[in-house]
This record gives sequence, structure tokens and C-alpha cells, in this order.
Amino acid sequence: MTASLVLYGSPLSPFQRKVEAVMALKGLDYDCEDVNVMGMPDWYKEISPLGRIPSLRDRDIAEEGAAGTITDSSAICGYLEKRQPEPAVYPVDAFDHGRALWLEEFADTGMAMVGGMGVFRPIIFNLFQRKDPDLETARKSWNEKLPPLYDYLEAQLDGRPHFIGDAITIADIAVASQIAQTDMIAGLPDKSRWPGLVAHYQAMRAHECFQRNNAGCDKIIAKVVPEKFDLS
Ligand SMILES: N[C@@H](CCC(=O)N[C@@H](CS)C(=O)NCC(=O)O)C(=O)O
Repeated sequence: MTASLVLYGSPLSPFQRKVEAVMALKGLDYDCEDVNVMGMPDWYKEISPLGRIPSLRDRDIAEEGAAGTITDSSAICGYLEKRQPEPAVYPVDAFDHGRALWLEEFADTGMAMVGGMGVFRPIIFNLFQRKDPDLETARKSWNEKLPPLYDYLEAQLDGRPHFIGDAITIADIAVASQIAQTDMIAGLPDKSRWPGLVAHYQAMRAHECFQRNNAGCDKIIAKVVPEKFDLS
């Protein structure tokens, strides 16, 4: 039986991971269809004019073409929150809501630029193309560019299990989705420097809402990166 929702993209995308976790947390069933970012098909470019994954189709709205689709993980999560309000992943309180959006943006833009573009891609994309991994770029990002971001997040968490309030919000999901990107390649951030952030990430990774994505990633990564890289 097909699900109403279908996600176009790849489990390796941190943005797809964020959307999958939100759908799982809300108990929404979904199908996944792979779209290769290194050679996007024309039908997909019609859905995603900026040429990015993921995009969501709600088959209850339209089964083909651009109709019934939403692209961009933040737009998708906003849609899902309205479509299935419980459990909420965006805080109700106005200020908390604003803070959750900011931390989501911090993860999606700031962390993705460094961890995704600066660590994950220079290694994985090269390996996919049978080239040597660009360890110089990855090491610079890991050792110089990620630490200030982790310092900020450690202070924001301040030893608490969640960034905002006492339940999982989009802030927790978005940050953990990005840390997972570098964990696949190089392991955890240094636990002695960022104990609260590492504990938060480990708890999020173990949460049921990440399990389907974890399994999808583990399967692909085991073939390309049988052993994690030491970037220290
Ligand atoms: N703001 C977008 C960012 C999505 C994004 O950058 N996705 C990457 C993959 S992780 C992509 O599609 N890149 C296309 C490319 O590299 O050509 C979102 O939140 O969905």
C-alpha cells in the first residue's frame, strides 16, 4: 500500500533527515524515492526549481507533476505541523517559537555550510566519484570552523536535555540532523569540550524518530566509509 506522503531525496541529506524525524515523531507514514543530487532528473527539477533535495509530495493533493509538492525542508516541516498538529514540534509560546526557528536556521545554514559542505562532501562526494577524499578541507572545517558553532550550541543547551522547554522541538531535530552528517564520517564532537551537546546528540540519535533514517544511512555509508576518518 502506498502512503499519502512521499519524500524525494536521499537519506544522506541532513535536510531529509530532519523531515523524516518530524514525520516519524508525528506518526506519519511515508514513502521515500531516491533523487540523485549529482544528476537530478528533469521531472524533479520541475518540482524543485532551486535543484535541491528534499521535496515532499502529498498524494492526497496531487499524484504527479509539481502540484501537491513542497520543496525545502523548513517549508515541508511547517506544512507537516499544520497537517498533523500533534505532537507539535514548533513551540506554541511566541518567543520560544522564534527561538526554535532561529536554532533550526542556525543548523540548516551555519552547521550545514561547515559540517555538510566542509566535512561530509569533500570526503563522500569524492569517494562516490572514486577520487581521493579531500582531507585537508575536511580537517580545516572539523578543527577550526565547527568548534565555535559547537561552543554556541553547548551554551544554548546549558546542560538541559532539550534546547527549548522539556520536549523535542524542531531545534533539537535540526541540530542533531546536522551533527549526524559529520558523525557518519568522523565520529562525535569531542565529549570533553562539548559534553552537553554530545549527550544531546546521542539521545536524539537513539530516539525512535531517527531510526528509519539511521538505518538508511548506515547501509549506504558502510560500503563507502567502512572506518571513520580521524580528522583531529
Ligand atoms: N534549504 C534547503 C537546503 C537543501 C539542500 O541544500 N540540499 C542539498 C543536499 S543535502 C542539495 O540538494 N544540494 C544540491 C546540490 O548540491 O546540487 C532545505 O532546507 O531543504
